[in-house]
Amino acid sequence: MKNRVQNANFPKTEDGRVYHLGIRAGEVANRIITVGSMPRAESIGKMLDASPKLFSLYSERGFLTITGCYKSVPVSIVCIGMGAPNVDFFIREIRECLSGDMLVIRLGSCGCLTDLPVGSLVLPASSVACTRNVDFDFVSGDPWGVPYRLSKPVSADPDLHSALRDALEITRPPSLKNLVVSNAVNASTDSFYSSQGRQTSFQDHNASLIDHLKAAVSGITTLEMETFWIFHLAASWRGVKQSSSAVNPPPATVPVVPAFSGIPSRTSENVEVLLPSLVGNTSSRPVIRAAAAQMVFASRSSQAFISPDQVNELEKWSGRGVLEALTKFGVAPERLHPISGSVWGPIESSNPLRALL
Ligand code: R1P
Repeated sequence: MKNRVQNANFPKTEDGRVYHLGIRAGEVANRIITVGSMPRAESIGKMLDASPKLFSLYSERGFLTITGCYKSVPVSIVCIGMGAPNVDFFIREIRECLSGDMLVIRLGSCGCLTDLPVGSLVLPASSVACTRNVDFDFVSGDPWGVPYRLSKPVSADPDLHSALRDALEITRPPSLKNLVVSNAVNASTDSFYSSQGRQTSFQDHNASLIDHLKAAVSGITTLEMETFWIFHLAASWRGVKQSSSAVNPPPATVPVVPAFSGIPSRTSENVEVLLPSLVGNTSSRPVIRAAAAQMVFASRSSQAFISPDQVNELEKWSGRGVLEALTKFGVAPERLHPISGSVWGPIESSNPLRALL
């Protein structure tokens, strides 16, 4: 740790940098692509405009933030690594650095449970969490316990999901017409191995997990490790308190069975789906909108794994599609972070951030 940090509740450096991402207000844009790998972040960064010069910060904790403009619209690319805890750092710390709305699209890789081939792209309209039950006795295999838990679903932002689908329709190669699937259901897991049903030297009691998931979650298509938590934090955030009298509508219901159990008990049930907080929201409160595009790297049906050439091609057109979706998505000027003092603003001697570039 190089810099002195203050406030144990929400630690920041004296000059306002958040503890794990290392950025401060003005260094991250309202429109954000989040990815898991550095090369993916860097290759999308190369698609940004030559001017203004890119801001790039690699934090002590391994987060990379690149901010610039795409077709003159400010955008950030944030590489967060893997898993739910990193999502939590990412969403909360960026939210603290931003005024106005926060638009997040995850471009990540996934495993696919259907017969879609590797190289396909899946857009989840909702996601559930599938997590290892640490209270289960994994050594002796408690006959009454449940080794994995399945959450209620949470929805992507419907408008951002549609915008993403439309943008990818334009950037995708024509030959991949049938390999881009929207309105899918995703499951985010807390392990690449146990809670995704992979067999290792550990006694994970997961041999039938994928079959249970398929039976329990209608439309389940992909497995990965971040989308649920992005959607959940986005949908849960209520914005800053204002005197608005706007009332959100009651949540809709979708047919999703809520739990995997080692003991097959429930077979079908309607459960509430958590919708983004902005649905029906006409207030001026800032919001977090989230959507995701998931690149199929692994087919869990054929066991095929994507080649490096396929990754390059897929990341290129899907990365451009995400940039197009984000930057064409309308956000009222008063819902954007101020340009003044930002790394995407004009170079002025009075702009301390730009002076550092
Ligand atoms: C596992 O290999 C990682 O790949 C997927 C999973 O969600 C997990 O983070 O996403 P990324 O390619 O975006 O990292």
